[in-house]
Amino acid sequence: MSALSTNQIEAFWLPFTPNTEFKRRPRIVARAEGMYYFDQDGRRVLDAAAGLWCANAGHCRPAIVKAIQEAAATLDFAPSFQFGHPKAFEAAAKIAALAPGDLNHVFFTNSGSESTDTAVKLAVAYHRARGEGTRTRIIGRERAYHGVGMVGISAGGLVNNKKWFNALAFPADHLTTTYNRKEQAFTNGLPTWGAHLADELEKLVALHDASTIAAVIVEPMAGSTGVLPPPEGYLKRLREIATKHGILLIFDEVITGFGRLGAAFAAERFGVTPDLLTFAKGVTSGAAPMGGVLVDKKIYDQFMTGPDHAIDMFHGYTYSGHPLAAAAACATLDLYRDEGLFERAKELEGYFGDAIHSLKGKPYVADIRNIGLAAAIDLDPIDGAAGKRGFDLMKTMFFDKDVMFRVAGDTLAFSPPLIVEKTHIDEMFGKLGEALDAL
Ligand code: PXG
Repeated sequence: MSALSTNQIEAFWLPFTPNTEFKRRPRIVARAEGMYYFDQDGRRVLDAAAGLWCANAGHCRPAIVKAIQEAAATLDFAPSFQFGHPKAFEAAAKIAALAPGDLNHVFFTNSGSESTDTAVKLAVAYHRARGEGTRTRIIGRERAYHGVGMVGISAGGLVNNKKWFNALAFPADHLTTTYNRKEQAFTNGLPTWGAHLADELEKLVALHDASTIAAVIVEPMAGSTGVLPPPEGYLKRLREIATKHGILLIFDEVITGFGRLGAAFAAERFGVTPDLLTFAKGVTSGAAPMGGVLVDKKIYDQFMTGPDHAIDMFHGYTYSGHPLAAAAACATLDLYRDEGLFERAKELEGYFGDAIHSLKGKPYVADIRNIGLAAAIDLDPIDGAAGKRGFDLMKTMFFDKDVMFRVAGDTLAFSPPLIVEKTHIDEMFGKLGEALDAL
């Protein structure tokens, strides 16, 4: 494969990347198959991140490739405003069938960020339609990531994402993070400490009054910030308090959806059903951009009151339910079912968790956390250069050890495709152990 020219490298401003450094020695992947990426010279790199937490079925799976190819040749585009096409309805029905409770309806978007916008808009509109138009505030949580739209960064809790953008543009307040190293360090699975932190919702209700709060949004397991599994009982308590005050509960399952935690959704794993559930990434195994919001029947029904000629919801995207993405979703969901990949994730959870916890005691390892096929390691930062140790290790692992994973500051995150074998798990953590020993 021909090398990229300097001009080409310069032209693309990569998101969430230090571009100047990247362009000195770009990390380019040109092909992918199963558990692996391949660079332009054909060097094979083990994907321990499922791309960006999305390629849950593994890469370039033939059934998904074929579905996209056929869709591209059959129906390149169809509007979803006032018209429809079969695959979008099929995909919606398959997704709804995986969801618990009365989460029966799907509003399609193209990304996780758009899904956050959509869920919050639906929540605010629902209250207004019921005559509670003062409920506009959203409650998020420290360290949360809900994408990069203004609603997402307002509800989100990552300072670097917020501080540049007048982040309180959308009225929001925040629960405390559930993470406390002193109480939880090196927990394998759910921390037993921290359920009481859900009671902070009561405090925020006392501060703002329930009549001003539309919804509380949380990642059932905080992903981007570095895999923070919820304390035992936390989500149940949040559900109870939200219900008590007429506040809608939104689960952001962009990362936890489609098998990452060993169930279709975290809602199922934890036995807690939200009113709205956002998804993206794994719905197509990353093979086409698609996201969406699963909507509870009572919310959907609220808007289905006619008259016949009047639009029920003034929201949507040109590419909502795009034919290529919908075809990819249908093929992906069939693959998850046929190969039992959600169950596979559950079965491998113990092995994966034990493997990463075996790195306890390695140089600079300050904490290790895991649930399902998601895990993270916090490294002690270098004095005065927070993030550098993690960043350098990511590069060493990619260039010298042929393993790709994600870093967030000095936190390393692992979320392999659900087709991962034990030998891959041994390889990723074996090589990481060597790299840590060499620090
Ligand atoms: N919600 C959650 C919980 C996410 O993790 C989004 C919303 C936004 O999705 P889009 O499709 O708009 O990017 C996300 C995205 C990482 C990483 O390395 C995580 C995400 C995206 C890119 C990198 O942790 N999550």
